[in-house]
Amino acid sequence: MQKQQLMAIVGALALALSTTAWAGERTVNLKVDGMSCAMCAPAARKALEKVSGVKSAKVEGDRATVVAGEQVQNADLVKAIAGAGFSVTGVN
Ligand SMILES: [Cu+2]
Repeated sequence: MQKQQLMAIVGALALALSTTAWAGERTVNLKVDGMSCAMCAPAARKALEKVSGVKSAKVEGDRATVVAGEQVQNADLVKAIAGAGFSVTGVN
């Protein structure tokens, strides 16, 4: 096999793997209650980011947007929010 062909196959494989990883992610939107000051949003975000499998978390106003692996359960996120002292009033 020529080196060029090998590189093409390696490239195609890498692309397939990264596409699979992307397909295994989902976005969860949480409505969070109890965030009363400017320090609450970063605290909630950090709590969400600590959950195993969470790729990123963003908190704006009373809304948290979490990108997580498919293995992450909504209950894990709700628990993390509760652990930070807030409560989740809606998930979608
Ligand atoms: Cu606060």
